[in-house]
Order: sequence, then C-alpha cells, then structure tokens
Amino acid sequence: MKIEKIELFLCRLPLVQFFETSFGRSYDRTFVLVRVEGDGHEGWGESVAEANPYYSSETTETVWHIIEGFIAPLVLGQAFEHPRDVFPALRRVRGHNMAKAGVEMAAWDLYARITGQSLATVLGGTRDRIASGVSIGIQDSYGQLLEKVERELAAGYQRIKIKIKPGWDLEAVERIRTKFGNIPLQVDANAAYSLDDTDLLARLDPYGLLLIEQPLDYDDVMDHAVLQKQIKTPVCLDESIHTVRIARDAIEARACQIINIKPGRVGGHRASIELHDLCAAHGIPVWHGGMLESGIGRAHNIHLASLPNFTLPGDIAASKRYYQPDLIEPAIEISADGTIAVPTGPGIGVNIVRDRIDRATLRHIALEATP
Ligand code: OSB
Ligand code: MG
Repeated sequence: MKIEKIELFLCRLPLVQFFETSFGRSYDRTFVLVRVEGDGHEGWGESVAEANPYYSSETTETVWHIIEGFIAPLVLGQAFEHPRDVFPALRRVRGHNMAKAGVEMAAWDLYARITGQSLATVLGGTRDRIASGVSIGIQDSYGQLLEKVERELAAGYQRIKIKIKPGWDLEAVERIRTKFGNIPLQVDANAAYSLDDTDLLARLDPYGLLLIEQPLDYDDVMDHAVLQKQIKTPVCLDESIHTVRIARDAIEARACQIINIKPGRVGGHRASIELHDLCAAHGIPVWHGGMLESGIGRAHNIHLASLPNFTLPGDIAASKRYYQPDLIEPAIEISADGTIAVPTGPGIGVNIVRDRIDRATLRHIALEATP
C-alpha cells in the first residue's frame, strides 16, 4: 500500500447539545479530518484534538502543523506492507499522538478498503455489535441532569456517565441514585481533583459506581495509586494514558483497575491494540472512550471496540446525540438493547457525505509526494 496523497480538512460543526466538562462548556466542535489516497482507493481518519489545549496539549492547529510539516513527509510516497507499520515510521516525532492517529487511522481504513475487508476484521475484532453508553455533561441544574439521564435510559443506553467537578459531584450522584436506583453509573472528573479531595472522593464509595475516570491530574499516575488505596470506587485512567508504557507503569503501580482507550490519545489503532492486549494480559477491563467525534471518527471507534477485551460499554453513542446531520450516511444508531452494529462494508464501512464535509470545512490542504 503506497500513500500517494494526504488531504487535511479543518472542520467545525455545531453540537446538537452543549457539552460541559470540568474544563468548560462547548457549543461546537472543531476537528481535523484526514483523507489519504493510494492504490486507487481512499481512506479517512479524524484527529480528535480540539480547538483548545484543555483536554490535551494538542490542538487542531498543532495537528495541522505537525502533519503538514513532519508526518506527511514520513508517509507520502512510502509503501507500507501493513498499516501497523505506520506508527513506528513516525517514531522520530515525539508525542503529537492525535496528529499521528489522524493519519495512521486513515491508513488502516485505506488498507481495509484496498483488501476488501471491514476495518474490524483487519483490527482483529470479534463481535458484530458493541455496547453503547452515554457521557452526559455538567448541566445548569439537577433537574436538567435527571431529565437527560431519563431520556438516555429510555433510548436504551447501557450505562450512564456523568461529568463531575468540585461543586457538581456527590449531590448529582445522590440524586441519580435516588431517582433511578442501581443503574450502571460512572463519573468522569477530567482531572478536576487533587489528593486533598480524598475524603470527598471516598464519600462516593457507597454509591456503587462502576468507576471514577481520571480524578487527578493528567500527568499524574502515582497520586492515582495513592488515591486508589483509599477509595473503593475503581479508578479508571483516561488523560494519563498517552502511551502503552505509561499504561504498563500505571498497572504495575496499581494506579487504576480499568483503562479507557481512545485511539487518538495513544497514536492510533496499532497502539490501541497493544494497549488492549496489555490490559487483557493483566486482567484490566477496557472500554472505548469518545471525543465527540463526527461519524468518521466514531465509525473507527466502533470497529476498534469490537475487540474482545472491550467488556464495558463505550462512550460511543448515536449520531443524533452529537451532529445533525452527521458527516456519514447512514447515521450511527443504537438499537433498543443499547448496542450499535459494527459496519460490515469495506474499511470503516460508512458512506462519507462529501458536500457536508465541504460545508463544514474552514481550511483544506492537499499534500503529495515530491518526485
Ligand atoms: O474525558 O472522556 C472525556 C469529550 C471530549 C473530551 C474528553 C472527554 C469527552 C467525553 C465525551 O466524555 C464522550 C463522547 O464522545 O460521547
Ligand atoms: Mg474522560
């Protein structure tokens, strides 16, 4: 497989509903789409960096800069036997996993299309439907929160995750438990707490949460190990896990019992499979995170989440919760049992709607191999 051309699209789409985390509130999503061409086929990827450096230090502008200046020259005109060879070829670029993942994942889609297989098949997926959960942002009132939980449970989602931050934590959980009983419930702090909050976080223990996601800082593995010894709720790491090696250290240090895998955060599908396998070998369950992707990134996530150790429901929900219309057809839907079908066509197996991409595009560039 020879990658002959890379195109980048800086896109912005309005969100169907605002999304608030401990970093702040967003009403739209800015992201970079990657299109690659080779052997008479195309492949699509989506970089999950946001317009701001709050979840991660990468932004849409750093992704553009790094792909154009440093990743494209390492990939263009190169023949890869398999897309698993792309991530190692980018090794001299340190970090910038979201930039790498955009290109790497597009290469997996390209390879799957060239060989006429679904991406799930190429990745080693073993199930034809994935379990779907929702991530509900911080709301203006508890009433609004309870309404959203009710709506998502009625839609069939298999578990509810709520965002928490100091001042929006115990009472939100208490009210959900009071109204909805023992539903599968987890919380995500996006690094909003410190060890000084241990007593407060321990007060979540009686609520039987599935997990608490990234309570402490993004670069802090060791404090999570200290915290985990003092709370019963299983700690799950998100932001901290940028590499398979950090995951290995975190597991060794008992800093977490569960890991959230987002391919964008670790550099793409190859690193995600390695992380998945590492966790499986240590009895650490994984689930697939979400980054408010368009249907292109979410289709990738669905294929990856079909691997066997994704045993907890992912943050992979229906298109209509995010974008209307989405950039793909048909839209991603969940069935009444809270599952999403893994597309079976070649590659990511969804149709890309080019005129919707064009309408969402703020900037475009096409890069080709220099002969
Ligand atoms: O921490 O999991 C997170 C969205 C943007 C950035 C970080 C996170 C999230 C989500 C949304 O929780 C999950 C989704 O895509 O539905
Ligand atoms: Mg998270």
